Amino acid sequence: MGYDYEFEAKNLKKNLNCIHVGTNIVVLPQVDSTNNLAKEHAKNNAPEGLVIVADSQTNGRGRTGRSWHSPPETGIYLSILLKPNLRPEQISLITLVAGVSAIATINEFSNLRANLKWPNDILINNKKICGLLCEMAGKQNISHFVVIGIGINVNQIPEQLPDNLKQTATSLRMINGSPINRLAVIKSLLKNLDSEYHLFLAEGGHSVIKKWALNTNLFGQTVSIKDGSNVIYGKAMRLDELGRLVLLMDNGYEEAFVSGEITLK
Ligand code: BT5
Repeated sequence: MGYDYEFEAKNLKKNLNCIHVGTNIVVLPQVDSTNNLAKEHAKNNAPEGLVIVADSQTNGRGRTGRSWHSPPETGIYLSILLKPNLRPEQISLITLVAGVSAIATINEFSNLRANLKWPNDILINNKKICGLLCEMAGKQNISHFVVIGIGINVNQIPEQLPDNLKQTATSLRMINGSPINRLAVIKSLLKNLDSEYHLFLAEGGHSVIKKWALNTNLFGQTVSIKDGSNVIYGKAMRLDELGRLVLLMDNGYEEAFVSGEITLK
């Protein structure tokens, strides 16, 4: 594939026609983490809509100290800075906005349908193709900014995956059998994010919660959820109005979870 000349900010901006996303686009060959850089810009008062794209990351991050494998020339690693006026407990809704936008893009380019796994994974054939990392900062219980980080495996071939991901990860190329232009995928992703975010600001979380539910096979299944050292079992019922996962427990009560690792039983 190669780091082609098309993978540049000016090409990304062409015909983007977004309202919120892409006010400023920075494309770099390498960065430690696009989320770190976006957060630095945010602290220096960068405007909403800033997008940081990198061809590779030296310290790509997942949740709770985990890492995101980010080799050059194959994947998409990007972060978007948003400044919605949200209470901290509403932040999960932004992860849902990112999830429904990313899955729409992945389905546009994939020969097989993708599936959302709460809270922040996208899978095809039960293998992870995309991870989301939403981080916020704010004062006085108001979120001042949110950075949405998105990693998508686009053109990796099986031999390029590290041993620890060989059984659990996939890429669009591995699904389709042919390479895909990353620029086209990024453009689709930014457009989808822009319109989903616009809808969210105008109408609140109802529409994104509905779309999320249409793109998951989670509901009705018995799952375990690991939250720190606690493991709890229950039947996944729905997402509530804050994007929390509602489980029906054995005792007949429902409980809503903000975060955690789920495993299907
Ligand atoms: C995530 O965390 O899935 C969030 C990943 C977000 C990455 C983006 S890239 C742009 C932006 N800048 C950053 O620094 N991060 C964001 P989590 O649910 O904690 O999953 C992490 C786990 O996924 C790891 O422990 C591995 O098991 C697995 N993993 C790591 N790299 C992978 C990859 N490239 N493909 C599939 N699985 C991967």
